Amino acid sequence: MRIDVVTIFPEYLEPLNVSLVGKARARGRLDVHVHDLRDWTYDRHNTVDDTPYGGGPGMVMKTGPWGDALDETLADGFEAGAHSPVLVVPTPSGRPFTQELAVELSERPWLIFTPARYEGIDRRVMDEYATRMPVVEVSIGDYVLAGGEAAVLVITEAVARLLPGVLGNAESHRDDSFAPGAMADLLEGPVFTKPPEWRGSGMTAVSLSGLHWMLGRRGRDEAFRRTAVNRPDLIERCEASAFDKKDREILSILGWSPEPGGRFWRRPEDMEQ
Ligand code: JDH
Repeated sequence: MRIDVVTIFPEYLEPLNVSLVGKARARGRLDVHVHDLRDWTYDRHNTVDDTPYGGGPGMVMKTGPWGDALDETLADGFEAGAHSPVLVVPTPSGRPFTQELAVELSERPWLIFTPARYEGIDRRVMDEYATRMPVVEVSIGDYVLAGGEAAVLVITEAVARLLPGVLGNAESHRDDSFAPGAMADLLEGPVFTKPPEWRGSGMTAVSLSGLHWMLGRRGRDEAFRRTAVNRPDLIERCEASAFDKKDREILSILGWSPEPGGRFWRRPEDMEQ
């Protein structure tokens, strides 16, 4: 897979040289090119932003540098034999980044990221490239970042570990939670390693034997409780038939009720009395 990143902070992408993504590059599974957007500015101050039409706070990134940078990046890639690019645009108003989207992106041969700063990029840039190639606007979560670079790191790591030959067999991702299509799994249980005794807290015979935590009823109950508390959305998207008697008991204690339709719901917090 080829990845291009155009940014005003190329040094922000240094972590792409490290760990899993760095290894994928060293092994030739990933070909990463980071470009400085300011290489496509031609004024004395290397200007990339300007005031927004219609007023409002902040600055907007100009069409000129982005258009020139993307044209040259595309030409370079095609010349090197890359094909079928997808433009991946981090933005607070994008499609939520999920494991499903990570899988989709991992199946493409060429991703071009455009992490912006300020209030984002003049809309005409993405509209124009969308006439030539898929453009995916993506948000990595419901919080406000100062720019798109951290999102590029997140998306690249999630995608890179899905590429053939990046993870060893031992760390295969077949059983990833949140895998698309899978029934909403329970969140994983805790993990342990040596020594068997630490600050007065020891391992049980079951966990020492290497049997999975989730095989025991107590482990499952704890995982289930944790899922209901931290990720009610995972419970809500389950068919009621996914829950056994003990699961229902736990849901009931936590304030969930069965619906006639079968699924469970929980009264919203602001309706609690
Ligand atoms: C890319 C610039 C900063 C901050 C306007 C939006 C109120 C616009 N999950 C994610 N959060 N943030 C980003 C992200 C942020 C970015 C850029 C990605 C480029 N910024 C910026 C605030 C606004 N703001 C939120 N509303 C509630 C108005 C840009 C991101 C991703 N991926």
